[in-house]
Amino acid sequence: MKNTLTIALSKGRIFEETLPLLKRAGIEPTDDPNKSRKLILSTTRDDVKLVIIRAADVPTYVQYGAADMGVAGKDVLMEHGGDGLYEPLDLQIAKCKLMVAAPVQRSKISGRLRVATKYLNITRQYFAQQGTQVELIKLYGSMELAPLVGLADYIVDLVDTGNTLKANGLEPTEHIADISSRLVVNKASMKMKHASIQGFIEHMAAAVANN
Ligand code: PRT
Ligand code: MG
Repeated sequence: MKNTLTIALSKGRIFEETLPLLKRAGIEPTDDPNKSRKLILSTTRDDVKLVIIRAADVPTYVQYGAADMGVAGKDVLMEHGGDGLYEPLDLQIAKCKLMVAAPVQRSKISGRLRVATKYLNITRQYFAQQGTQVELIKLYGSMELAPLVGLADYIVDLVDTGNTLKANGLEPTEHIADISSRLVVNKASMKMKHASIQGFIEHMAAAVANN
């Protein structure tokens, strides 16, 4: 019997942009996650299943082997730390930049800088490397609001077109990292299911090259 492969994906842009790559690798979901409430999707290959989870949960599912593989943004992987994961392929999708941003019109900051973000680990590390003491404020979304209401002086967030920053009177001040989505593989799965995973990675690499 063939090994079953489980691939973890999040809804939204990662799903939309991974789908064409999977298709070129001969894998198409037989349910539409935007219509179906199913969290496990079967595909046109009876040995491949997709599990649909929150973007930030993908590394955790793959780390513990609940999924053999997954697709996650580099931002999410940096924040997670990458324990138990291989990262064999840059899928070159869902590209953006992780940046520090602040109000265009900012007054002198007295005392410790306050930085709002959902990326606590990345932000702590980044400012520590800069030798800057900051107070971190953990948010789960809409970081752009924090400076507008006096919750923080700076934010650390993803920027694509820059329109969201602009619309809120913010501007990028520092570049932390270029972001794209990566294929990640559970380390034990890589050993146990080596042939099928290696085959899948090769198909995906070819699809990326033609994307
Ligand atoms: O939305 P949800 O809370 O369920 O989870 P999520 O926000 O983690 O998922 P999703 O699907 O929004 O993002 C998944 C991944 O897509 C991220 O982890 C990134 O790796 C990648 N990605 C690429 C982006 C963007 N581009 C992006 N522009 N993720 C988010 N944004 C947001 C950004 O946070 C900001 O609010 O878009 C806004 C900025 O866009 P511009 O074009 O106005 O600059
Ligand atoms: Mg989002």
